[in-house]
Amino acid sequence: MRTVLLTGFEPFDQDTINPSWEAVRRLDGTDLCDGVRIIARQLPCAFVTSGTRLNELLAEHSPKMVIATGLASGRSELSIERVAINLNDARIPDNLAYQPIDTAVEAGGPAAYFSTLPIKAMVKALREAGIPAAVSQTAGTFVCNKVFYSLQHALAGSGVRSGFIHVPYLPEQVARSAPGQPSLALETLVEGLRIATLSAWNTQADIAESGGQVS
Ligand code: PCA
Repeated sequence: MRTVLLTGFEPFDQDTINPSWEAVRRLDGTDLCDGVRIIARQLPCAFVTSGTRLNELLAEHSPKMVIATGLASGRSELSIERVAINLNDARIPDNLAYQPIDTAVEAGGPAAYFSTLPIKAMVKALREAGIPAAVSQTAGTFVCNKVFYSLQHALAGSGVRSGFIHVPYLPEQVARSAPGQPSLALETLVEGLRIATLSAWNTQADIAESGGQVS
């Protein structure tokens, strides 16, 4: 049995739930396809301990593919992230009250890593299933970007593909504390992450499909 590792984050910034964890935990222990099992684990929303936990999970499960997920407030689609940058610049403190400003994720590391997942194929598969999705050119500069960078750094050259997906709020979060913000239902997130993961697993070389930004 081969393993695909999915991670989601604990709540942060005074929230009581994090849709990334709510979604991936529902896929924990399920079969992605024949001979491939999904393992879903939670990461702390903290710069230092998220990296430690991620490394423990990689060592413990020896996954054949890894997709980390997190919440991006204000987004209306599943955001398939393209690039992780070697920069921490926290607008708010993390869950351990640490607020790095303009520090490196990995001192001496490359400026950035690209996702090694077939991001365009994943977007296409999601849209064909009626789930809103887009390639995103930035995972921000908070803990999600840090985990994305650390993940790509840890697996660089290993042949194990990995990347990051940001998800929108859940409707209940919007109703409670984020009026007017976009959201997606939990079932849509769960199904979307399953489809995106399956598409990544089944697609070795990404498709060429337009979708860049002119800004
Ligand atoms: N979103 C934050 C950190 C944890 C999460 O779910 C981010 O985008 O950095």
